[in-house]
Amino acid sequence: MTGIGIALSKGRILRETGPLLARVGLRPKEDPETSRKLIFATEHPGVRLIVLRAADTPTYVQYGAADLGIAGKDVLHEHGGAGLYQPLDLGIARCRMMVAVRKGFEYEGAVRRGARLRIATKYVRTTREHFAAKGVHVDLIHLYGSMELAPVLGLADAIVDLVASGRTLTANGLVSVEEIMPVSARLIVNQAALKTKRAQLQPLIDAFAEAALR
Ligand code: PRT
Ligand code: MG
Repeated sequence: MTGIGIALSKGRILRETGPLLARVGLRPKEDPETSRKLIFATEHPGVRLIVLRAADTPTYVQYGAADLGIAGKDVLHEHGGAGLYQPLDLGIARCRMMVAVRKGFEYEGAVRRGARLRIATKYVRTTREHFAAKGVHVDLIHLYGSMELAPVLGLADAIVDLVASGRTLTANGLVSVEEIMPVSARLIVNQAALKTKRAQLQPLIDAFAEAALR
């Protein structure tokens, strides 16, 4: 396909990117939140939006199926970043990646005793690295969503998940006990495309930088 493709995900990223896209002159011609389409023309004739699962965004950009993308630091860290430039923190879709446990579970004590912890998460790579760096032995349980259930039902001692307001944890009787990293959405660029299509891509990257500052 000719032109420029920008990969982004429905939900939080798309909602919070809306105002940015408007400032950059890339408003979609239809509302991606309600349409069943996956590719959207924008008011810029050479640029289309590609709507994906959040965790797939870095992969599409890595292989050049999209030239640009907007992805959370959480999924970028999990992906590893191969083939990607990450020129810009857009400062949107902010949250924190946290370790959380059932209220009353003695996390610090368990870590000090050197207990082996069962951790449920969809962020397997990030979680493994975090606990390896602390020298804590963990058994990872890979889930695809609703991590909050795992400690409640005894599947795990702790979870690693994103926390924004904290309401989801509270509603499930959980508390956060450790921050792994702050998370926000980044602009990502296919490294090869930045060389072959620089004349088209650089002005867009500059426009995103300008719009993100406001
Ligand atoms: O559909 P899919 O499974 O792919 O993703 P999703 O529905 O979990 O999230 P989506 O697509 O709406 O957006 C995912 C991206 O948004 C993430 O990759 C983050 O970079 C960013 N983001 C920012 C968040 C949150 N904040 C967030 N709070 N993604 C998810 N959450 C979830 C969190 O997992 C938990 O279930 O919201 C809940 C906690 O929110 P609070 O406010 O109750 O603390
Ligand atoms: Mg979703």
